[in-house]
Amino acid sequence: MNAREILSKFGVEATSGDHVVRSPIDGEEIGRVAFDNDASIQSKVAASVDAFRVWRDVPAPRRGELVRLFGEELRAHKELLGRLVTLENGKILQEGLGEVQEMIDICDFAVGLSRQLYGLAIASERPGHRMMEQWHAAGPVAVVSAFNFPVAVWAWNAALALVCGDPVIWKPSEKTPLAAIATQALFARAAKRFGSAPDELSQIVLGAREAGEALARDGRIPVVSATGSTAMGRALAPVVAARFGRAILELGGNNAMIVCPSAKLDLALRAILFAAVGTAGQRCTSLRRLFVHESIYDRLLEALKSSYARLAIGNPLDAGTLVGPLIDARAFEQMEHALAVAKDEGGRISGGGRALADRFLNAHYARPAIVEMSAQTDIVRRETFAPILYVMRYREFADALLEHNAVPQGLSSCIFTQDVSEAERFVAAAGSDCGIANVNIGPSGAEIGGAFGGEKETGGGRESGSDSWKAYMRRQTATINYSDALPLAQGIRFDL
Ligand code: UN1
Repeated sequence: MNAREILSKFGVEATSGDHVVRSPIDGEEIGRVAFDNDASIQSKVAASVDAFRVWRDVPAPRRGELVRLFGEELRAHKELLGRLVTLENGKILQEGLGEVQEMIDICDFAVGLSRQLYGLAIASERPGHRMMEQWHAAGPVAVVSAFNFPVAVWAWNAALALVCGDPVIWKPSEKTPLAAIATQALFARAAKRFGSAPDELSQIVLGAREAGEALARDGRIPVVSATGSTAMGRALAPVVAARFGRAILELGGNNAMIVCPSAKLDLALRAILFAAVGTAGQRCTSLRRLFVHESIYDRLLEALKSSYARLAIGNPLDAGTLVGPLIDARAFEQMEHALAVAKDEGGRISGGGRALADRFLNAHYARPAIVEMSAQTDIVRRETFAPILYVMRYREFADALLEHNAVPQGLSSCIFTQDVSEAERFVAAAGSDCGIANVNIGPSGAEIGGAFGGEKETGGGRESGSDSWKAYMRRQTATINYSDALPLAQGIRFDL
């Protein structure tokens, strides 16, 4: 089934407008959309504010019911939406389906959460007083999402925002608007079954960078959650900060693995493959740096190279394909550029270069590359959104840890070891400086139950599980005096 047929199953179409959407699988046009202009963005934000006035008063468990219904729609349409993600983004079908599963999982999480938006009862220092901390809906939430997870990252934000009482305005990547349109259609079905959701509770704004900036500037939007490159975050965050809005940033990663002498190498190998070449290296959690102990370096590298040589690169819809195309020509050029720089900086490259150019003239399939480096040079410290794995050898664990943290990004990280002391050191305060630190698990493919995000240039935001929901609400400290006196805090006397 092609993109047009899938969209029509969802009761929508994307056939008119100036913006052409192409599949990275073969470069063919799969739809057209019209971008929003300033006036339409303004009126969508106004509608979101109206929706907020209604939605914040709906009891949270009832709001959860809407998210439950949305989760049902996703379950019923998982195959179709997963396929559309693959058609539009180029990730293999298994990962397209996995992405929809991630949406379903966060809906389930949010439904439970809708009955657990707990505040605190706090001991007051004054007699006859009670203090409490409670959480109220914040207001419209803008979600700016990236091409590489065209629907799941929106869902992490939207499912939480909706149970928290916030309407959502979604600016998807201009490379993947169709999956957003389809998702919105499913949401509309859920809203219809729910019966009493305010209009425009969830909206889409289509456009490029300017559309995201318009949302970032808008003082009616208290929370802007943005996922994408560090460059994008660097442009967007000051705009939100200038009006004292709250930005939840999930930006670049430069994720590493340390493989220790005691590691189970077969597990490490599988983890490396999934994390380094899965999604064609286009996850923010992709494995980009590998530190291997010198005693096992040759063995692991040989096994790795032989696995890379056997990777099935091809149409992501075909069963058996493990590596699909890069998103576009620019992504391929950036990969080639990084490899050229790495070579200049002393790297020994195996792999890389274009694959399947004869079969897919207008698409960009790349052979994943392994680059052996003798040091962590500039290019290694930069995030290139492509399947390039820089490999370095180490002797002392402490040095590996130091190098591990010596990059500007801080999203995900992992260690393979059977040595409890190495594992504990890695997750201790002086260990990995990343938001995610795994033991005997690769850096990608995080579950929704944990808080997702990272430090340094990754932006510091947390989305998805744990108590990330608090970022979508406003905190209120309320003190109630049920006595007949008016004692002042800090024992201050202020009598006439
Ligand atoms: C992203 O690449 O922006 O942990 C998100 C993972 C996925 C999400 C990645 N659950 O790899």
